[in-house]
Amino acid sequence: PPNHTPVKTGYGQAPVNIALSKYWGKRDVALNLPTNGSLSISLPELGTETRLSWHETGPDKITLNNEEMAPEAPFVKRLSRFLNFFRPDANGGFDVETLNTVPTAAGLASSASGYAALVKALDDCFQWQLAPRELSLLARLGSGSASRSLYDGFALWHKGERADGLDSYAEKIDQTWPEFCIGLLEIDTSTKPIGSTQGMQQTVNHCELYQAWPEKAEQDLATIHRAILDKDFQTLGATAENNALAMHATMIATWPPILYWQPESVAAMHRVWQLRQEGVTVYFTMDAGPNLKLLFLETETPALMRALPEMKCLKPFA
Ligand code: 2P0
Repeated sequence: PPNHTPVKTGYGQAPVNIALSKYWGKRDVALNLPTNGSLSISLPELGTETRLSWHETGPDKITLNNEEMAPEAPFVKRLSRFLNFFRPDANGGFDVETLNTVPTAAGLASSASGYAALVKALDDCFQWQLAPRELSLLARLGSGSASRSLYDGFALWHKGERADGLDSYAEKIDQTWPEFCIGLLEIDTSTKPIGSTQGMQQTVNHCELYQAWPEKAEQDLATIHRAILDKDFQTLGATAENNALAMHATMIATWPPILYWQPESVAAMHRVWQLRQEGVTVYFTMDAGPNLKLLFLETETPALMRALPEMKCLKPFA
């Protein structure tokens, strides 16, 4: 970034995103460079709002949902390490006030909206006026999936080829699909047993099936991209569901195993398959947690609300 002097209190907000074709595995851990591209849909109703300012003396002060975090908290350490990229000098610190409308670390990636909102707040604070793809690149350094949270609607994160990561950022996919719905089936929102960063590393290093993943992931990404442009919902849904299950297969085949599912997650999968048998066009995807995210078009909402009254229905293009 060009300017090293903070100008004002910065503000940024960003949505959560759900990957339809997943990011799982890094080719460079320090730079968050992925082994494969990924493609997501943002949920503007859920996300993060961040205010940021610089003080001349003293350490960073991080407030999450109106509660000041202890300096030794892993969340704070990770954030401060990221902020090291941007400090004007070593004596001062940033004040960061963050409000999440997503349960933190519960499988709806709050790190994605969190680092995207933070980068927007930095851009505002330093008045860099960076382009979206540059902001996406910076957000990626905080958390890979954050690269996709710079945009509303569909986003595609290019894995890039370069060792320095300058070609690894997300871009918006130019398509609106007002009928597109996401249903949240919350199984368990407590903190997950193993974080994504560590889970990915474990899978990359200790799973023999993993070598098949990057190529499949790139194929699924291309199929889903095409299906979005064609508004071919069935191809999109089937490919996204299969992609999520394949990602989880690599986790399960890791040693020691990584299994984010609860018995209720599996029961919900069977319920979705049963509904499909009954003629309801609905698919699911799952991330590094036990919860299901359902994919369907608006015409199926009444049938789904009857079958799954606990489902929270979100409209990405509302
Ligand atoms: C995704 N996930 O594409 C995949 C699917 C979870 C499962 O991106 O280490 O928080 O910060 O780059 O982005 C969650 O991992 O990991 C994630 P880091 P991140 O949405």
